[in-house]
Amino acid sequence: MTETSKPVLFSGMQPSADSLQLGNYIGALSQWTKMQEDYDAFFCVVNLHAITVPQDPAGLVARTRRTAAQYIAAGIDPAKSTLFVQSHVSAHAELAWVLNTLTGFGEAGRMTQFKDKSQKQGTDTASVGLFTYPILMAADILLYQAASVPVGEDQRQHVELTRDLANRFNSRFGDTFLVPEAHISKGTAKVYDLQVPTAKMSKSAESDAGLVNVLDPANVTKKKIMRAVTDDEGVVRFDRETKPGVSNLLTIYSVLSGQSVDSVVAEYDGRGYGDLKKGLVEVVEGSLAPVRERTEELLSDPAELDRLLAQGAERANEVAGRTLDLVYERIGLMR
Ligand code: AQP
Repeated sequence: MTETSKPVLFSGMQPSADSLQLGNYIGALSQWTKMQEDYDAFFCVVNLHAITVPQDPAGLVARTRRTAAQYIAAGIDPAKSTLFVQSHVSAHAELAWVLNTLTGFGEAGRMTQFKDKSQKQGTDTASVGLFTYPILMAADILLYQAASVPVGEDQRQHVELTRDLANRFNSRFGDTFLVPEAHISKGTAKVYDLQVPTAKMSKSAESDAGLVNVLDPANVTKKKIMRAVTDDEGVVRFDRETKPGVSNLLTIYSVLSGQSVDSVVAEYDGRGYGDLKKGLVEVVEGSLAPVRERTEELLSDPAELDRLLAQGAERANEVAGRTLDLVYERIGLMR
């Protein structure tokens, strides 16, 4: 990869499960593949973030490769974009430490993802790493001088914190960081759990029943969609407040088929939820089957995958190293 004059984009996902879920695919990955054409894009498998909750070590290595393979299978082109693993670039942890020293305790305490995730685990057992997760995320983004950060709605607050930290650093120590913008695509911002359609779909959901995994076999996904929670009204229409289940199905259908929600509603007018679900099974399978097949191919050659990741890490280290040198110089840390 050579240096380009395009604006920089940074984004990442945690290798916290054997498969990405449909929300990751719709909310992030499919945006990434479109945006990589117009940006100098850095896509990271954020394994340092993943260890903020307990992970099995051997499983984590396998999941790191599986996550990278799914990026490529979904359309990330390692010849165009820099694809790498977070722990291969030590500048992430180093800048995170510096930013930790600039973040208020109360400021970090307002992050709602920590509140949600720590509640799931029990606040006493949640790690300090989980608490400072957004600060590591700020370091990820700022190291590459990213202009744009494509994420789902759930990450908006973390990008806001990143902006605050960039501005704070710049005003204290002189212009150093570009202040990034979150790129949150409206229609695709949030995919909800099929069983609890008021909760976001999540890789680490307590129950697997409402979770559509990118790598699940077609029959498993079909079963989950056919059992998705709806309502008693029996009318296919979009209303997030009173019909969260049906509205979620309509959103997924619309995004993956490229049709507007209105046109999907018109197509299923007068038909039951069963028909909508059957149609959705086809639409989902049409999108995920090629990703699944390509992922399996990539995973059958781990040496080649590792080679691509090493190549990405080399460029990421170059760019991140430059920013870190500047940061250290600005704050008076001897090199
Ligand atoms: N349900 C969702 N709808 C839309 N976008 C989503 N994202 C996650 N869930 C949804 C987006 O996917 C990207 C990667 O997220 P991550 O892996 O870093 O962590 P996460 O947001 O915490 O995702 P999960 O699946 O819920 O992971 P676990 O269970 O490990 O915490 C982000 O851009 C996110 O917005």
